[in-house]
Amino acid sequence: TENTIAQPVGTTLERYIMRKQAEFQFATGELSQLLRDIALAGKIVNREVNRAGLTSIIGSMGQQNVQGEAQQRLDVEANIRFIRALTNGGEACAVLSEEEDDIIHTGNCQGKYVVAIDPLDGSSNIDVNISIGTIFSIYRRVSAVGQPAGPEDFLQGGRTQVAAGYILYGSSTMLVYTTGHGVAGFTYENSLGEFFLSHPDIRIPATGTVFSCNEGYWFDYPEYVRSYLTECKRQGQSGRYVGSLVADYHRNLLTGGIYLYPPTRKNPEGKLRLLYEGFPLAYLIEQAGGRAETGTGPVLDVEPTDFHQRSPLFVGSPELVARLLAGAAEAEVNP
Ligand code: P6P
Repeated sequence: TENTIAQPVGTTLERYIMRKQAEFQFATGELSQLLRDIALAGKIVNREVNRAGLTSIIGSMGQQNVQGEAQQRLDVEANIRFIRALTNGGEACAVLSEEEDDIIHTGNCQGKYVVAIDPLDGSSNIDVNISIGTIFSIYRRVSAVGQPAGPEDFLQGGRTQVAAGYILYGSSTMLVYTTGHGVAGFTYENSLGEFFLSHPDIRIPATGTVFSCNEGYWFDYPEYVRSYLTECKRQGQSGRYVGSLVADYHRNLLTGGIYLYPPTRKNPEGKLRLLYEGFPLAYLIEQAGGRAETGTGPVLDVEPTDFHQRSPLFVGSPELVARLLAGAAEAEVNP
């Protein structure tokens, strides 16, 4: 963030993007427009999320939501909204979504970018009114402009992302993203329909006293994970696990802490998806001074081969991730 011009808290997302674009004189505005399109879809999904209970009541009575459309599950609805916003925005030539097996071609063959997205992660939390989130990852395409995108556009590797972030639909709705020059957070004001800069330069604390992990899988976990968690408890650290990735990740980003989703018997590669969970969250945490590891190396160095491949994820404060990995290295030497 050394070369960025500090912008005042309270500036709008729109003004922030414009100033950032001006700062990078080669920016031609497509990425700026793409970020606007994502923010727009986020506003629409925010409204749906906030009315989820209501629309499902209306839906269950009239089998239709307030737009007169068939009542959709919210994650299906969010998927439609993001793909529609990215298609109408014109900058993304294709989208890879958690909700779709294959690439969605938007028809914008002149578009220079592709977007991998989890439109609404943790949707099982919606019906019990727990915070949920959208996670997105943006690449500059490598296939020829004018042609439809190909798998190679999405399998370039985590370190080629040009932007990544998430929208957290929580007690307030926040958009947090990076374009490779630090991490900024915007808080949504419903009454104005605007995102306002609330966290100009997010840096994760070097250490922390929070661990986020589903201990129900305790007996599946590698020994080094169990010994790390046992040490956390010996130190009286706090276990905080919402069971909604974006909520757990965001809290740890601000307070310090570590989120762990290790391999389990059910998911030997880990449960979380690499292209639209691991990579964007790893890129963002490194931009915020944190670390994201798989247990055998940085998440961003994983070679992607499949759109929906999974990966273990240990992400958060650098000193906590380092302590976990020291245990892994120790276990390697003295199995
Ligand atoms: P578990 C939600 O289904 C999700 O993808 C993440 O949001 C969350 O952190 C994780 O899975 C919870 O998984 O196995 O602990 O229920």
